[in-house]
Amino acid sequence: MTPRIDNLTQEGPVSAPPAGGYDAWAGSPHGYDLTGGAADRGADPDGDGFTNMQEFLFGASPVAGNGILVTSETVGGGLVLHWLQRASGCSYLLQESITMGAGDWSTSAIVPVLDDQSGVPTGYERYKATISTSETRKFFRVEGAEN
Ligand SMILES: [Ca+2]
Repeated sequence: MTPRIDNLTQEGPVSAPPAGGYDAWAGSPHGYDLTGGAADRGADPDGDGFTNMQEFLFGASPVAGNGILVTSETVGGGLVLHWLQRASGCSYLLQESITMGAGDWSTSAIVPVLDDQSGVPTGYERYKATISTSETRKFFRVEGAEN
């Protein structure tokens, strides 16, 4: 089976977002200095298609326009997904679906594990999940939420 990725990967460098909760991350003096509507959780001031909340949850920059939420690679007989998680204050689930239908996502039996932590920004941890390519066709996503 050839691994296929849908709706998972954005290419580009990861910046170094500040530590702290969402307000510290978005605001000043140690955050991205977003003000007014641009600081809203649902705003997308850099126009990259990811909301501020998505970029906060997955360690991307809300101002650089080149964020990465989840990356993937093939290793041996598996597909490995990598992503950054907030070290505290947020929760994440690896989900899978056969159809990608709105009501067809469930928590995956694959348990994400801590990945290599080199270069990980303060306040984040890198996780990975290895998916066997012998599986039947499935779609995967990582869902994050502020606690
Ligand atoms: Ca954005």
